[in-house]
Amino acid sequence: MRPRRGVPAIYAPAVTLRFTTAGESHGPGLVAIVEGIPAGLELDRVTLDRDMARRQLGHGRGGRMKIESDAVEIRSGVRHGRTLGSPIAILVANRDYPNWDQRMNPWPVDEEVEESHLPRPGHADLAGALKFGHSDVRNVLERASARETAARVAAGAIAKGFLTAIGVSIFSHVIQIAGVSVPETDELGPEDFADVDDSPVRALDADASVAMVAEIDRLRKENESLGGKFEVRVFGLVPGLGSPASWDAKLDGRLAQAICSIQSVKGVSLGEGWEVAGKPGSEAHDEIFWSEEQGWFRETNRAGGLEGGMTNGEPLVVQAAIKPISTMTQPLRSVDTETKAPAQAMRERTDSTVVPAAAVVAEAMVALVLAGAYREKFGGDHIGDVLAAISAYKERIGWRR
Ligand code: EPS
Repeated sequence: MRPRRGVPAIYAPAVTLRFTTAGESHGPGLVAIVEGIPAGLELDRVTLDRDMARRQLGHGRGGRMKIESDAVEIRSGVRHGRTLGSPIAILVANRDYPNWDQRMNPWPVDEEVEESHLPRPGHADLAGALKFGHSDVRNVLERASARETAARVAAGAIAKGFLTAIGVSIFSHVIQIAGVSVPETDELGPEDFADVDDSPVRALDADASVAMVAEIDRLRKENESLGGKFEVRVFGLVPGLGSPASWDAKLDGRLAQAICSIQSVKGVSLGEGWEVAGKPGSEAHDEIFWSEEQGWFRETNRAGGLEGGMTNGEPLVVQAAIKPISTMTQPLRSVDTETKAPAQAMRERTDSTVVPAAAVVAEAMVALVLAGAYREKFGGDHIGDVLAAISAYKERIGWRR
């Protein structure tokens, strides 16, 4: 069909940020490709690797973290520490791979490799094996494993580099592990997170941190795994990121998808989402004020910085609940997929809890969503263009923060 006059046959895509990951948990390594970062952005290798190391922290991790020492290997898109505006390809090696060279080799091997037929309740094993027609559930679990999150953190570290350059900072902390919660806190600012990684469970309250470690040790001895909750907070956002115009442009929905896609996450709350459900309207919203000195402001932040599918300029607050890890040292009841006989689920090396690490992964996912929202709204091929566009926007709306 001939295009109508004046309507181009090919539409140029809007500036956007895309990323994907590839890699199996015990394969040769993980890959991330990030596309849409502007040129001229300075990246710091130490900062990128620090995030990789932060994801490996946390009391309750298993033996794998003693083998791995995750580091970002940039393969394209960066030259002499600055982005080129081209896709950024990142490799994260699996140091464990030599131990799996026969079992996970991309090519046929001489050795007889034993199949696994004992799906774990709670993991992707059974549904994935049925869906893809695999007799060996390892063909599913290798990709479903949370090892994949190392690639997300690598991609997120690039997005964080972009956000840092435009004055946005992202933090996370653990608020609950199994039955132990941190006490209710008042408004937290960026300065409150300075020492969060010093806590073995990444909790801000010292007493809760001690109690969480004790709870992990207690339940680990009972062959239990533990879930919990974490929170991500973001400071320095402009109002108007995202859009109320269409369902898939709404930033709250995009954040919820990004967080729910993290392995083991079962619930997401934006701001005081769960609490306000039980409150009257007069206690559920954030009244609007304006002063010469501050411009637009709120005295509360129950909305967690999100109204109508957009940022409102207040700090973004996202909480998530994650279930206990589904690989159990005392396996649950299952069925052998070959014989259909009752059996115990497979035993694999595992962690007791990954809540502290999941919070770091969530920082990365939130960073990628927000960096994408900034790219859509402000465009620009060079980081200088982006800064100029943000500054012009702040001027137009009278934003004083
Ligand atoms: C993980 C690597 C994995 C697990 C964990 C996360 O290593 P392995 O399976 O070799 O012990 O420690 O995986 C899971 C939580 C999961 O559900 O599969 C990592 O790098 O984070």
